Amino acid sequence: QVGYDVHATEARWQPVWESLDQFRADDDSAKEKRYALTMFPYPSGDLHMGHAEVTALHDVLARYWWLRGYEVMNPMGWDSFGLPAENAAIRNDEHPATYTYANIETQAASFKKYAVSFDWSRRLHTSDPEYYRWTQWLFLKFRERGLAYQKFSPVNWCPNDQTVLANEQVVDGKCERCGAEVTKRELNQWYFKITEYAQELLDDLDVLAPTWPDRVVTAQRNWIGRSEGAHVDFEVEGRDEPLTVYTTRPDTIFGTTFMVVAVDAALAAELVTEERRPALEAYREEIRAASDIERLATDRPKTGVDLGITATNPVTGEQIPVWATDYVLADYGTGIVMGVPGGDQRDWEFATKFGLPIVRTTQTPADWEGEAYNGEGAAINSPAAGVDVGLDINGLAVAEAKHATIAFLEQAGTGRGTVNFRLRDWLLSRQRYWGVPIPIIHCDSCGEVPVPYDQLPLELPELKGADLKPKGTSPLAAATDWVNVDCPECGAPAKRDSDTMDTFVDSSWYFLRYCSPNDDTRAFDPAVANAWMPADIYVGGVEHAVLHLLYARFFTKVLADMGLLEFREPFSAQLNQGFVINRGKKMSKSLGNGVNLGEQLAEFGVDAVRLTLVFAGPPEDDIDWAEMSPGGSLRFLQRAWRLSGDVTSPAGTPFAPGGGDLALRKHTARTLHDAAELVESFRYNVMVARVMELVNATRKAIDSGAGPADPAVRGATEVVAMLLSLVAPYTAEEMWERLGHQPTVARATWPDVDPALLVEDSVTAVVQVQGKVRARLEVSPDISEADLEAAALADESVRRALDGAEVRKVIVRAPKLVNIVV
Ligand code: ANZ
Ligand code: ZN
Repeated sequence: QVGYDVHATEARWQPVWESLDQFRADDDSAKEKRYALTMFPYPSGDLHMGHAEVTALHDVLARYWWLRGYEVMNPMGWDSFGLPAENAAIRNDEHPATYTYANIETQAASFKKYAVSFDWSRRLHTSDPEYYRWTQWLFLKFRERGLAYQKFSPVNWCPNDQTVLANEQVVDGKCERCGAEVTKRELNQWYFKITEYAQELLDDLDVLAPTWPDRVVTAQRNWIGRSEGAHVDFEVEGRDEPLTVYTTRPDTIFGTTFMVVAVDAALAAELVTEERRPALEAYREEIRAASDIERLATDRPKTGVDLGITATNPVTGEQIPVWATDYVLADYGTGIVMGVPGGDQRDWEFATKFGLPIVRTTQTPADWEGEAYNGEGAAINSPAAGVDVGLDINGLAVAEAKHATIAFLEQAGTGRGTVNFRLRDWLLSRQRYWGVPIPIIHCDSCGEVPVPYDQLPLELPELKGADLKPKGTSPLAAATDWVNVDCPECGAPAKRDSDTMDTFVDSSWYFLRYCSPNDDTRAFDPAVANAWMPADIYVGGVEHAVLHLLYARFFTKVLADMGLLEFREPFSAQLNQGFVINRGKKMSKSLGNGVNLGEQLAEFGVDAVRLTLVFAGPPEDDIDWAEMSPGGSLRFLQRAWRLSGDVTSPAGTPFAPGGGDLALRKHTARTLHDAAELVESFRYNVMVARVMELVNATRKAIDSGAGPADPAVRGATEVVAMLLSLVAPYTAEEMWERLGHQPTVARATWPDVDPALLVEDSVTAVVQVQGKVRARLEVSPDISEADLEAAALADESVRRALDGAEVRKVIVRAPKLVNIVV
């Protein structure tokens, strides 16, 4: 027989596996639990190569855990609210649910064919009212704790999608989705107060660092962006309140030659003199909307307007001008900055452009040729020679100089040491339809009134097609029957909040819902969640390094504070897969280099595609499909399968061959032993390589060694089938059946390895004469001390080194070392 029919095999096993329901996780199992989590997909179209890769990698560990005797929960669901469905609905004049649920069915069928070991009984969709009921419940609970609040603020606005965008959805000043130029708008928006958890979110990264990818930990640290500095007050004549700046370098106070306020902060309009107001207004008109990253860029041309007032430097008493600019952000720190051109490159550019003085306050290195310098160095000009202001930090290093300045400011009451975070509160309002309705009613006399808990879920009204076209307000605002409601408190006519939630809210707790997906009395059962969580592995894309993972961590901490969870971090370990690319480039429509998963599966079959993706290299690396050989993978699988047909010894208990060829038994034992280590350290590609070697050794034993009836051949083939089940479940199941075993190999029990079979055939013993290495001997690992000593003394090079001298002492540490003293 040359091989098995790939597609017939797939068609045969799928229903068998389904009826065996072999991957259903039992909450009450007495076995140790493992939670294998992979990022759930967004239902746009069918599965693609990226999904194929991430689930193939993910499945290795999940299936391995079953074999090792754990109770494994490996759930799957859909992140099914969001813009693509809404845009499709507008295009096709239908309801977003039509697109959403049709795609979910397509993807679910593909996942089943792809044979991922998911527990389908836990399937969830975030757009189901049974799910979003609890998303609304969580929102109200957060609000009760003061962690969800509304405020007016300038927000990024996409004029094309007619919706608010989070900062990270603005790329180079353009909407990440549609490419339109992003503008700013003042809107009353809902926020989650994630900043209240900033310090804990930062601190716990230390706990995660050993088991999370470095790049994720670093990205989160930077995103949270803790900095230590000071608030410093600058008085303005005729104004009660001082101008308070946030600075990380209070030690540069002597080099502060101006102040700059964010042009879009209310403060700018408040400070400006009547004479300068027209200039400020003209400037505000003229500056185009830019992302925060662009605004902060040092190489962006500096613009600004003199507000016509001065402020007093609290240390030197000097009067310095106050300007407005766009390189200061309104919502970071205090929205106003002390301009130190000697220490900050943006300030340097600004001072140069507008002819403001530059005073260096940190000694630059001898070879310094740059402009602003903010590295280490002794303080200078602080104060200038001959000036006495009661503070002298000249000569101090940056840290001490900061310290001394803060102490001085605190003493004088003009400043305070402080910690600042770059992390902003999470803006969650979206002016779109296909999302979770915010369960709040706005009443003229009662204010914000929560929808009563017993009225949840607050379901979306039925809108479709043209009703969903962006109009600048949420489509829900136009659904008058839905939006007009009696106030639950006073009964007066009131209006529902017409925004929906950012879909990141939905995905911040889905891993908890998997624990009790059908509970209709609560979001999740705390006892069950505490038993499964935290997830032992979370596999997914590095594009979620910051937002999704940070939000999920935040939700977990709040729920722990609510007394519902006994852990404060949701994901113990994490694995980020690389991208599947083609011909060296990211797959894209415009390059026409997309690889269609369906076509690959039709040509090579599920197992060969999965094997190719797992074998390609370390999971974190990108996979260039053009360099892969799914055909080669298929040939290997057929070769492995042929072993199972050649075995002629009778089938007994699996993995109990009872003797036979020792070399093959040793090879099998070693492969099994190493495979465990390799899988547990995510080196799946190396594990596959080891299985390939075992297949070759087994083939050799059949054809020109022990022969097909040797029990060791059976043992080796059974181990090949079991290990292959982690990657190529159909081939493995076929092999298992041909070897005379009942389905399924996926639930076989990983055999214990006989330690005697792991003993290596020889080890290297080092022989030293007078402390110098003179020989290396290959000896048996269980050689006796006497034998090793004799072998050492008989060695030719040792004898030459001894040169007839009298041996005074021989120290033997079998089997590794012999030390001869003369
Ligand atoms: C004076 C100074 C001197 C500064 C110097 C830096 C170097 P991080 O580390 O990111 O927190 N800053 C403060 N608020 C700002 C805002 N709203 N928009 C733009 N820039 C702002 O950065 C804090 C530093 O960024 C602060 O320290 C301030 O400039 C600036 F040699 O103050 B510094
Ligand atoms: Zn009311």
